[in-house]
Amino acid sequence: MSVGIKSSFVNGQFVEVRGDEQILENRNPSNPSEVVDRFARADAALASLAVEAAHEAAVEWAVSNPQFRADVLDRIGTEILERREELARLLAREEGKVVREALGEVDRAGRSFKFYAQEALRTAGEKIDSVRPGVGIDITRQPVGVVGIISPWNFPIAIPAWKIAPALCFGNCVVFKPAELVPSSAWALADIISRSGLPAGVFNMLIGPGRSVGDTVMRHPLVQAISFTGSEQTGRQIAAIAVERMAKVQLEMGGKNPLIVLDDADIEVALDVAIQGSFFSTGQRCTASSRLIVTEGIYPEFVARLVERTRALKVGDALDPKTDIGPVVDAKQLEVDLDFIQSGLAEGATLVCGGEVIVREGGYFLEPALFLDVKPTMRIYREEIFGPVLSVLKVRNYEEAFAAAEDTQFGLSAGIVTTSLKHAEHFKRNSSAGMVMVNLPTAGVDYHVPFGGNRGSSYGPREQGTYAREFFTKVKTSYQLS
Ligand code: UN1
Repeated sequence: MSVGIKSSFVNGQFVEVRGDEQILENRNPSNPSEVVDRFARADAALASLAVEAAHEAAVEWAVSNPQFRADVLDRIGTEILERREELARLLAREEGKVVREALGEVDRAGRSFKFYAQEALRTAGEKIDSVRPGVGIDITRQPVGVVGIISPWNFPIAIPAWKIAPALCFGNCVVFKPAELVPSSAWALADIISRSGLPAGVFNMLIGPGRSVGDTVMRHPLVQAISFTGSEQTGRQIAAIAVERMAKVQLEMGGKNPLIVLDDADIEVALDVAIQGSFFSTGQRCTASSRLIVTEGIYPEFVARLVERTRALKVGDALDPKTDIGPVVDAKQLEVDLDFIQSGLAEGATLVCGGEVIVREGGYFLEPALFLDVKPTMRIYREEIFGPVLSVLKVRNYEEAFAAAEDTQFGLSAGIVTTSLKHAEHFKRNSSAGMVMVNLPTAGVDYHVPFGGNRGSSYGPREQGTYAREFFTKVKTSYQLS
């Protein structure tokens, strides 16, 4: 009965399947009749065991040899990169990202581990003279302890990697809970980690629901820090819980990222940047451009060609190499997207192309939707959709475009397409987003530099690169009389 059923990883082993657990079926959004994997769901009791195992392992792991940590992280990165084709196909099957993008994501995951393998050897502190004679001061970084990692469905391997790798690098133990929509990539990652030589308890993975398993991890007094990527609503709840019990917290949430196209833009660049940023990954990225702000001189030609390019996008099975845009992740997200499209129509925007469900194999295929005559008050322009739905706003000049770009509760990524140095510089300097892109899509970031935004998009220290140290370590100041 329990043959072929996968499970969580706790205290150095995959949990034995008893047979009475709830079963989670992971289905392919390109063809929902296909079951990718079956999982025995963890419950709150198992989540507590995982936290306790991590806590047990934490004291020794905190003082482990950095060369050992570097080697472990490097082995994990190497295996991910060696198996990139297979892992990318798995990712495409469970999440719907096309293989080309899935390969990019898998590479990013592997390289994150390799980056932090190197960082493990760079744990320098500072030495400073005291204002008191004969006293020396050391400022050092120490691991936080047990870190709870809660990751979303839209990057099934890269986001777990860029949280788990720095957590381990800086000497923390991990309790990782992936989104239930994408357990297979998480399981594959846990399997690779399980063979990397880590001591039991240092890394744990729980496949189970947020409301029991995630909740237990977040509230557990032995979990000292929580790193979360997901919706703004869940992020706010997590922040409240973390602050109440004074745990460290790092949140990456929504976006409503603007892309400005100015009259002086190279139109080919503008089209590529707009199409990639808005519709690739089916628009299911917190960094997606979902507001296109276009000045009036270029507007007629740009919009006409954007409509052509949007219509030409091939929506289909994520495994088909001819597909540009895979399915929406599940039926629920498709409902959300369609509801937004309805609201756009009801509020008077003009749907110039797309927005129709494509019926094929029961997959959740949605034609990328392009709205014109959008007003800044409309829901489609203000709220994060997380789907292939793009709103275009016409403005007179750069000043109006800049003001429109800033008019949002979010602040993750913001882009501009221009050949004007003056406007590019002004935008980089003055945009209140955490990441600014000039002549590049708002989505698709590097793995070795800080990632994060402001206002409703992010909370707490930045992720990725050397900046991840801020969240995954705590500072100690030691004084000594010599
Ligand atoms: C990217 O655009 O390359 O959930 C990364 C998200 C982000 C990651 C985006 N945390 O979409």
